[in-house]
Amino acid sequence: MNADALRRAPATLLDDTARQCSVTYERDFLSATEATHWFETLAREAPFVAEAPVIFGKPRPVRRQSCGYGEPGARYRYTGLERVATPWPDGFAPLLERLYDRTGARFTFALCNLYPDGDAGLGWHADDEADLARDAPIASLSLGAERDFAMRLRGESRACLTVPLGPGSLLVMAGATQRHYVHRVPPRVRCREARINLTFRVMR
Ligand SMILES: O=C(O)CCC(=O)C(=O)O
Repeated sequence: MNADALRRAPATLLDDTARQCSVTYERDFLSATEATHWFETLAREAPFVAEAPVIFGKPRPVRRQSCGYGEPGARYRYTGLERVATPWPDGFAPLLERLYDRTGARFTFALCNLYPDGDAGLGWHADDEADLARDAPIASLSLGAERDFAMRLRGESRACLTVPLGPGSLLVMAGATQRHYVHRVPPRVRCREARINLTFRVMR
């Protein structure tokens, strides 16, 4: 393998064979040019709406915004919200093929999150909703500002993994990861730039 291929090779961040969970990370899944292109395109065109997850029966507005992309008719329901897919952005087909080559999954939906700055985060949760195909991989593509991503085993209080997700990076959570682990994006008050993240999912 040459130096470039080595730099691009996915690194294993979590290999929990007993629970059939794994997490890999590829720093340069997109080139810098591609990452800038998709950040600017989505910042301009994505139909973001404010997030207000329903907690104990009440909508709790947060600073993050989100929208859904995907196949016609795809929709995703989570924490009392529903995101109906807008068609994939123009020019996305080659990216979906690359995700297929990398993960073996044909993704049908992507939840797109906008973190306007470091005051916006995402609390501990697992992507284990009924609308998702059980144990299908979830591929998380990051654009814009670098932010930390943390994981912990359900029932434990400390993170077992914290990784900075830079622009163009791809993190893949595979196997039974969503059943045994939770993840979050903690706020980072010193970060003043926006970040966009797409989590590609396979819907039932
Ligand atoms: O923004 C991220 O890196 C994670 C997003 C996420 O966990 C989600 O959309 O469920």
